[in-house]
Amino acid sequence: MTPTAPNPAYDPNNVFARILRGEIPCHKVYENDAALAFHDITSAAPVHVLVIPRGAYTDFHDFTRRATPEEIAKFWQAVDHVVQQENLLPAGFRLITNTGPDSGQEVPHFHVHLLGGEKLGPLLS
Ligand code: D5M
Repeated sequence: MTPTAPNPAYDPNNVFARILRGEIPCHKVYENDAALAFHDITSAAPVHVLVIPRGAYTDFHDFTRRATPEEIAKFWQAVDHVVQQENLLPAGFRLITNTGPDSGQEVPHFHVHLLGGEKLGPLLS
């Protein structure tokens, strides 16, 4: 599929862009033609998977505004696939997407953290 034209604000050398190009290895969990899911190196929970679109989107806002409906659908289908693959139902899981500097977003390529595999603590502590 053909992603939307790159955002001029997008840094093509961010770490997730480099993972998508195969320049940096990742521990892949799942992929489709619009998204890639892999283990987060920090492992904040027994299951800590990052799901990213293949397209060049800086954050949730950028993705939601500029991605095609097909990209958006396939991205969330990938998240759902990982939920099932990692057996995160019915116990439950948490999805987080940091957006912009106030959130502490470190990598400027849209991503969702999928956390589960144990009883998670309070979101804010
Ligand atoms: O979270 C960005 C997340 O990306 C953070 O939890 C570490 C993770 N990270 C950074 N580099 C890598 C590589 N190379 N592989 C896997 N995970 C990585 P944020 O929401 O931007 O604060």
